[in-house]
Amino acid sequence: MLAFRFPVRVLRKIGLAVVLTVAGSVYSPAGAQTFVANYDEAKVPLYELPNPLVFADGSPVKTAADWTNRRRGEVLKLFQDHVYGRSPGKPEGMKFQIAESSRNALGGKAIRKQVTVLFNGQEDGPKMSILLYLPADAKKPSPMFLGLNFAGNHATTDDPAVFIPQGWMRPGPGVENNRATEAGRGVSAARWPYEMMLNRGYGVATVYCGDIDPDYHDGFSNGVHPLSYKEGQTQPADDEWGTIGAWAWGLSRALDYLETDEEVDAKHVAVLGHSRLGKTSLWAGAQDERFALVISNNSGCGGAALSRRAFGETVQRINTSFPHWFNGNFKRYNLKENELPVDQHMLLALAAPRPVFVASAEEDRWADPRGEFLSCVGASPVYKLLGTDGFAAQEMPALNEPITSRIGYYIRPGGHGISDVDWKVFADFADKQWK
Ligand code: GTR
Repeated sequence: MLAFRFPVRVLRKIGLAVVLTVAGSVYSPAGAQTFVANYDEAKVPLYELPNPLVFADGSPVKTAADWTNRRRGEVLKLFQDHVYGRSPGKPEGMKFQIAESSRNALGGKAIRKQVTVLFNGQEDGPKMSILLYLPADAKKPSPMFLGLNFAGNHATTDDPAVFIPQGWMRPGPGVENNRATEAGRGVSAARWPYEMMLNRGYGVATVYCGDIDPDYHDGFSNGVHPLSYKEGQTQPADDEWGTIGAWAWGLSRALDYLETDEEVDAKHVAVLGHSRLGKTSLWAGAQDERFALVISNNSGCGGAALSRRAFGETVQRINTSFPHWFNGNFKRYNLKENELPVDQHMLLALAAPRPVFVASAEEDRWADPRGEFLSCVGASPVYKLLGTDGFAAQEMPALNEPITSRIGYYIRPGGHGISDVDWKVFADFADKQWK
């Protein structure tokens, strides 16, 4: 095996300008057209993960204070510089407007609020709409789950009062000419089991990701990026935020609102996301320590999965298909995952000591379930240094058998997706970690 794998890495490193057959995959330097993913465990390249518990100067991270006061900041900066980009802070002049509310939503089960966030305080500036449902019978502020959605707040529920986004939307059910229509109401409701969560005592808040930044590469002229441009700047620098960075920033702005709402227990807000939005929830939770729990569902490459395994989706492939998601510098690691100063176990470690949960699906091999699991293993030493039980598994668990140590993990049967089955596991995990 060794003899076979080593030359493969060498070939990739010297960057032959021809199509190479590498580890069962075909890579074309020109792009992803000829990309064939590797799904053979035996052909995963040899790799060594960067050690989260070694400082940049090579000295060991020995104590919790070493991590918290120094190493955490180093790791965060590496992810900003090389992967997701630096984001601005809370914008001055941001305003919240309660655009609509009801004490009798979802058949009396919920309090509904729709909050407009004017990022620069101006009606004609960039804005997002937060949809919140809170348990109507709550006797105290409600713990919450917060996540972005793909197809509009109105798509997450049949509730006729929920606003339809006005901006760009990718093609899908109920979308015409890249605009959402009434026909899209409720089309994603199976992904958002509001009533189940309300019955369990949790509120849920969601925002359409395209309100923050539309999910296509326009050179960063739409969405929130221009808010932070300096005089004369027309796009983010190579170490500045891409679209995932913008989405994560939007989640922090939603949390800014939640902190002002007396019916919300802002000390217990879980940030969650599916797929590209799971990459986003991990990055939001890494940067913003106000998030009390972080959940990744099928987030894969650039999310929970280790990049160095190059199993399923790879860094080169994701940067080619979605050049706007990560920062400019991340492109330097196409076919050079071993040169990344981080890997995704260190992203999970940035959530420490807060609980983090990683969910995989058996048939979602594109997202590399085993690579997602191994990230949890790799983050565990940081969690243990901080006095928690870390990750209580060395081997992948059987299907539907969640691991619920401070780092949680589960793999279920079926493919890429999210449903009440997953939300139930997340609610159980939150119950255990919070109560
Ligand atoms: C895929 C992409 C994945 C994942 C997914 C999704 O096309 O390759 O990284 O993010 O989209 O967001 O549904």
